[in-house]
Amino acid sequence: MSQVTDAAVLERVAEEFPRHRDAALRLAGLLDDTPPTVAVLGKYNHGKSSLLNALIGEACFAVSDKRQTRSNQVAERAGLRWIDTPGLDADSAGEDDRMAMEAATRDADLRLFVHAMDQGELDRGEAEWLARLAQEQAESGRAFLLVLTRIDKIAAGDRKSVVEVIRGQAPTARVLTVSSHAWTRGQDEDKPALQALGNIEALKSEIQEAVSMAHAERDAERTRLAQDIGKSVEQELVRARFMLDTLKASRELTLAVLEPSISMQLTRLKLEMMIETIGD
Ligand SMILES: Nc1nc2c(ncn2[C@@H]2O[C@H](COP(=O)(O)OP(=O)(O)O)[C@@H](O)[C@H]2O)c(=O)[nH]1
Ligand SMILES: [Mg+2]
Repeated sequence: MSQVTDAAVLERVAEEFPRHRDAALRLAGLLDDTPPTVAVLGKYNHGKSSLLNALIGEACFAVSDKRQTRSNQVAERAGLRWIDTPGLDADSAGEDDRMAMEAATRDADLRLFVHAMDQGELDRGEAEWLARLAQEQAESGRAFLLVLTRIDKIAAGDRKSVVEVIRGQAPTARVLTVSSHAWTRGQDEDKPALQALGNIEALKSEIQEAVSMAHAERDAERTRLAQDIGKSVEQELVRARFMLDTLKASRELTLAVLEPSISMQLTRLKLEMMIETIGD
């Protein structure tokens, strides 16, 4: 079976065959040996950048209540590549936001879908994204985690019920609750209970576990995608060749039908011209 393993060819495939665009771009990304990649996805202002900073242990990504950027930010730390996305904003619902999140989703080995607990349940857009990630995980083995942030903003007695509601909305997702603020403060002030609420250590081990399998999963995905794309492109070519043959055949048929009538017309024209000349 033919396989596609050349970046330039894959870019052509992505352009010429929109149906295979995602798979071709994903495979093109898999050809480079980039470090295992973790991306944060989710809505704007849900604590994504803060979470990455807590995980990295450095104020690497801009944190703000206002939108900072519409493009993805990338940093390499501790042997991993981290992608921060601007996040989807219901108000501006920009195409840029969606494209940025699509790219991060495609490039990452592990996707952290972030939702701020104080925002209550997931909205429809978030639930749709999670369903998509769950499907991709089932198909390709690429993992995702649902990270519920800002747990410190929920009263202790309400935390369990909020988590239960959200679990019900994303039944197959692995869910972790965290607080970047509680974690950072717990560390700065040496308060173990705050650090425990922050739960960033647990998230770090989940990430390590997921990325330790990234190389094996990339290999498997590379082989599968290369075969799938190769097969589909071959099928498209067979179809295109068939169309071309059909067109050629129909053109020949048209000529075969038209030729006698055209030559009859020509003969008549010649005769008419002769008659006219004779008449002169
Ligand atoms: N109370 C609390 N606030 C947080 C926490 N994480 C982030 N925030 C705040 O939430 C707002 C948005 O954070 P940011 O990380 O920029 O969100 P992003 O737009 O999703 O990247 C900022 O005001 C942060 O200070 C947290 O764990 N607890
Ligand atoms: Mg941010």
